Amino acid sequence: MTDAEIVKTICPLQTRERFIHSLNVAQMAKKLAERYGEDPKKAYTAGLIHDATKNISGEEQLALISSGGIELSELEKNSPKLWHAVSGSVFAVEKFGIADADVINAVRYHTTGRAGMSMLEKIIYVADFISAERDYEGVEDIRRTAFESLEKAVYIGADFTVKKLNSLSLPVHPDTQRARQFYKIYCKD
Ligand code: DGI
Ligand code: FE
Ligand code: FE
Repeated sequence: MTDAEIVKTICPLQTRERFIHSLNVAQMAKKLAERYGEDPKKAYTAGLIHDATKNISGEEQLALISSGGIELSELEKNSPKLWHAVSGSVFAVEKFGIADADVINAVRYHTTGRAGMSMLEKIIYVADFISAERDYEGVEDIRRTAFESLEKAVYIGADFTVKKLNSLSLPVHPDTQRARQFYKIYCKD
């Protein structure tokens, strides 16, 4: 599918806010790709599709996940917020015909992150945190950091997520923990 066809497909599947977020993440991912020598077109597409299944029902998401041959861990089964990254990666293949493994992984790991991410995976992970409509306190600083050290921005994102989940007494996914640990060395100062 072309980006224009993808936009037409995701629009009716998403809330207005989510659709705007998707366009903004795509735009931010393109800028980060230009900064870090990744393919801007590929980054834009990955950004567009990263939350494609965020607003579809849990049942439909679980059906997609099993049709992709993916088995969820107990923690994942008990964390519905994690489903859209996995179901989205299957949707990318089935609906949009995405064949690039890096794009598929960028969608699959955009919520938890993981240790040793590819450039595209880091770009989508960070773009999701700093897209234009994000307005949490400190977002300007993280935006600036993202263009200085993408890895440092990944650490800040993972650390923020771990702290937030702890405060809510929600389980932290092992990939989220490993991402935080892996990228910590980029955040010494
Ligand atoms: O889809 P977005 O809202 O743009 O952002 P996202 O895909 O990063 O999803 C964020 C949600 O996912 C947020 O409610 C926290 C949750 N989340 C992220 N990492 C983990 C997690 N939930 C659990 N239980 N464990 C995690 O490691
Ligand atoms: Fe998401
Ligand atoms: Fe998102």
